[in-house]
Amino acid sequence: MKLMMSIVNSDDARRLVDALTQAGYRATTISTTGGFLRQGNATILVGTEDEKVPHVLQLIRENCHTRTQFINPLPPVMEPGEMYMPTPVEVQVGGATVFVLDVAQFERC
Ligand code: 2BA
Ligand code: 2BA
Repeated sequence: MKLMMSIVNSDDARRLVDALTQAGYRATTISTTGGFLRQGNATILVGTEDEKVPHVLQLIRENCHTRTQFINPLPPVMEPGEMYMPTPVEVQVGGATVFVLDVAQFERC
């Protein structure tokens, strides 16, 4: 058995969970925050059999889209009187970052 941890854009999370549950998978959504953009994203946990992992990945690819976003980087340390003009930086965000972990034990108690 595997536990798939997928970090996805909040906008895609609902559609992905709908697709997963419609296909018979069980899923849990946790609200999370990315370390770089400091914006909300969603982490979706799916525990499933090893052979189903490719199908779950396919559903993730179909439902999570890549987008670009401009961010203002953190200002550098400044001397008094210095001016800082922030230049927005383009970063690519999404579709999904997926970790697939071996499950040592699974119990429903
Ligand atoms: P964030 O950390 O907010 O990152 C959002 C996007 O900013 C990233 O998209 C990437 O395109 C860019 N980015 C992040 N760190 C960067 C850096 N040090 N330099 C330049 N650009 C950087 P994704 O790679 O698609 O990641 C989306 C979210 O997935 C991340 O949100 C984070 O919450 C999570 N994530 C990605 N890789 C991870 C990892 N190795 N471990 C844990 N969480 C991860
Ligand atoms: P939910 O997904 O909201 O599911 C609540 C309960 O509904 C489940 O209880 C189960 O009795 C039933 N259920 C869910 N999906 C079903 C399906 N496809 N067919 C028939 N019955 C279904 P639990 O199994 O005790 O799960 C409680 C919560 O634990 C779940 O809430 C979910 O958040 C999480 N969970 C359970 N199994 C999971 C898995 N394999 N991967 C990720 N999260 C899981």
